[in-house]
Amino acid sequence: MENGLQDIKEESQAAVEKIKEYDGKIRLVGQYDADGISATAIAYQMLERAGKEFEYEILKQLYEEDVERLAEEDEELILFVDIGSGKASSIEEILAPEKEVIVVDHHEPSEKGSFVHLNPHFLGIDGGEAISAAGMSFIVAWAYDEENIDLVELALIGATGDIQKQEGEFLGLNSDLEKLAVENEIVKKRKGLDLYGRTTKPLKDSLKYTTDPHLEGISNDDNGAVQFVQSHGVNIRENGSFRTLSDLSEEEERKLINGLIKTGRPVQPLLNNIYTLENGYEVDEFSTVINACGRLGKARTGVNILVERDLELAKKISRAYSRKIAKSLRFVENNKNDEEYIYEDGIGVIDAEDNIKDDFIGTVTTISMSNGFFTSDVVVGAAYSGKDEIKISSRASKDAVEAGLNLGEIIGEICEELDGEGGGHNVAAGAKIPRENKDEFLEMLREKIGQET
Ligand SMILES: [Mn+2]
Repeated sequence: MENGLQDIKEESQAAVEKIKEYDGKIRLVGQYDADGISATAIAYQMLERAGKEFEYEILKQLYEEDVERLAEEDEELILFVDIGSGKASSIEEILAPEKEVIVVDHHEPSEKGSFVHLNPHFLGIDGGEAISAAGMSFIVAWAYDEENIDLVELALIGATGDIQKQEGEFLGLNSDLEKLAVENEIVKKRKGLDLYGRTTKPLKDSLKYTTDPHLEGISNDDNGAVQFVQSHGVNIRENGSFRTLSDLSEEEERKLINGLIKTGRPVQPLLNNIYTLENGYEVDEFSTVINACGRLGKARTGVNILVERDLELAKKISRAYSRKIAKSLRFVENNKNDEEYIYEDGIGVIDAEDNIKDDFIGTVTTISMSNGFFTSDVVVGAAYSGKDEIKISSRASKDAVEAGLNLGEIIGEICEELDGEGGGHNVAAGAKIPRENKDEFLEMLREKIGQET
């Protein structure tokens, strides 16, 4: 069972030795999503505990010009986490002749290169599902010093951020990391109420929006939900703001679960694994907040939150993120009669241009699909991105997917024709295309969906 972890740990020796031997200043380069920020925070702590001098930066993407710039930096050792494998050829060509390079990543590598390149693909392990960059970064830190085992909790946060946890279970090597975390009492695993918005929505809403299974007197009933919580001696608010389910103590949550059982309401289908850190914060909660940091352009704040386990700062970011999403949703609501931005024509379209940030368009599209704002089976959001690109997000209804629609395939096909990059799953897919190809993209999408629904 632990073979995979041990194999990677052995492979990590080359990286460990390189860092141990090196006395100068190190440049750490990470990626800006929840996994990349977690991987950076792990490497940060490894280096800090080892007394190494270092500086770090977080990139959205590694362009060739970044590789060229890094070749000119003062630091002689560059350590990449969650970024670099896809640009291995540029690194080999431009950076490796100038600097010592270590890449710790899990994305599909373009080549192995002659530098220290750690990637599960080289061991025949699927990096998309089995292990995240935070997991890889953790194994390096653990190989560096056994005392770094406490950092395994950050590996679980990163894996959760990269959606490597499905229906409450960690997959592949992540499940071995989970066992390591639980057996060493670094993370606590228990059953809790896995309801919509557990870490983000007022708990009365989580209960109220639970309709499958139906909770008599609670589902779709605001008063009923509030009553139910209060009648079990649990406060709805704390310090003036609504509490989420994840804000409750284990004991308070127990009271609600027992309350459901005692009143004969179905509870079994609502229970799932909850992973809690020592400070009471949940793995999913951290993962959501760190993801928000990246999207708000505050990746360094994300690293700080993880390194310091700073809950106050985490709460601040959560609130800021909710406000931004609410503002983006208001744009959709306020322009529902303006065909320039919002229209429905076989598919629901939010053509936001620069009114919604590319980092928020995915969430806005998801919410607009699920709250019934559109009647179409497919909703598409488009927002300006980069210099002259457009970011596209698309979501399909359950019914359309059950009838055989596969958005990921369709988007992938269109991208090949229109000079874009994209793909995804049957229910959700995304793309980046040149701005000038937007109308053609939407037209092709409409046509292909028309054929399949
Ligand atoms: Mn990743």
